Amino acid sequence: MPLPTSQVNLMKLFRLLSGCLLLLATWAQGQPVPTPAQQAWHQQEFYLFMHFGPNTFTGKEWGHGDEKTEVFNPSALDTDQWCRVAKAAGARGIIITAKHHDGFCLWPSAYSTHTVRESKWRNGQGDVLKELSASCRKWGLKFGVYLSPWDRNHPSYGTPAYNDVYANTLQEIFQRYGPIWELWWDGANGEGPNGKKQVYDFPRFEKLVRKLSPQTVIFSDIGPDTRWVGNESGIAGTTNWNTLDTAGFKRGEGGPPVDTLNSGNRYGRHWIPAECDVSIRPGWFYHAEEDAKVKSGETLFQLYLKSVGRGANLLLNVPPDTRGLIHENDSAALVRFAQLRQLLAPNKQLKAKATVLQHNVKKPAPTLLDKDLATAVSLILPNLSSAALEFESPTRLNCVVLAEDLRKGQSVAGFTIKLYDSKGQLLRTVAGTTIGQKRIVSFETTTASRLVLELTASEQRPIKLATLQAYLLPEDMIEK
Ligand code: FUL
Repeated sequence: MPLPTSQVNLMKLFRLLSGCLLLLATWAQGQPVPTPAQQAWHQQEFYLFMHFGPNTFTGKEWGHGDEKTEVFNPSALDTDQWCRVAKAAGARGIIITAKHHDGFCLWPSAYSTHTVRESKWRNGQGDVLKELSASCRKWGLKFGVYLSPWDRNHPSYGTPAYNDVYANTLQEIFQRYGPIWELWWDGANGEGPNGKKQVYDFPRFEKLVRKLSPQTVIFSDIGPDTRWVGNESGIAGTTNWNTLDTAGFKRGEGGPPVDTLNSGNRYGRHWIPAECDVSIRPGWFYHAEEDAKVKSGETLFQLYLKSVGRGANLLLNVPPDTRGLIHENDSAALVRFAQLRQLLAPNKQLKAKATVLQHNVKKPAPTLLDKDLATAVSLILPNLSSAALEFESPTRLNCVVLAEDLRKGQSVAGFTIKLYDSKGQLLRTVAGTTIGQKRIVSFETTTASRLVLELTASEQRPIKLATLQAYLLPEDMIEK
């Protein structure tokens, strides 16, 4: 029976008021939100890490810093080949170890005597950073730099003078090879050649980078812009908040417990999303004896489900070999990985009508099916908030992709996916916690007529549900 107009108007007014109150509460709490640079970073999803330097030639993982510069001598280095492989893999950028812990600089730095300039490679005239930054520009890839603070070669390491050296080096790299998209600060911190450990002046380095390049995203164990995920196996928590509390923790000095890094803090004060770093091989550097141990495309797809599919970014290490090329086995695995990700391409989406239900009113929500995260629908708990996919006929599915528009913060803390047959009989229930940038949920193949996503817990701000899509993966591709 229709309600009298006065009552309908009153309800509308009440809804409007509660919406305003919610917004006010959110504003008062100062919820963390991503900066524009972080928003852009979230879109990058997957990019390559490249560990390259003397270790490539000596077989070590951590050089001692006393390696002769002659050992660095790639026979056929070609950064265009690196970029071609990255492009074929669908990666969005490359982060290179400009300097690893052994202190060897892949560019002719004015602040070191342990560089490509002192090597025999191209008679000391070569510059890996120059070539790679130019190739990345040419191929439309982001260019990022890993610059190890720990330096086992530099004579000033362990003294305040080293902080000047490190700051000068940063400046040199940004000015010569920028724009630099992501700067990677490794947490490893041991002794230098004089047996001393360094006390790093990170606040100074951070200030300098902000001044030189405000758009650069800085990674370290605890941010400021992106955090370590707490393991080197490429796996984010099934609960993954983009927010973290960093008070009381110093960068590189044993940050929060790894479990916290893995799942973030629900009420964390800072927006510091997780990045999953993992190597395609057992080691970070190339070793010929690991040529047969390259992760398969299938294994990489599983890692994708557990990193990008849990709202984090995937930083996959693919180390150039002694020729200075990406090895054939690695590029073959990357091509297979790219093919497998096509299983989740827009044209593989199962046909369905999308709707949302709020205050018992059902509305069409076709934008849940598109790629655009900015066309999200707003839902507010505690009223029953759900979205649904209605299939034209019974449909086999085993994978659901969800996403939130994060520009105003992350909201969903609990969801349940329910699958029904044409008679309304419940066939399967799958529960989860956070959604974030992307959440890929896979389960045993089920033939359903209707899928309902119930949002069961959220932060006190409107949920901006951007994506609800269903797919059918080959059985052996669902998350293991
Ligand atoms: C670690 C380093 O010690 C490894 O050599 C590698 O660079 C990895 C990405 O980070 O902390």
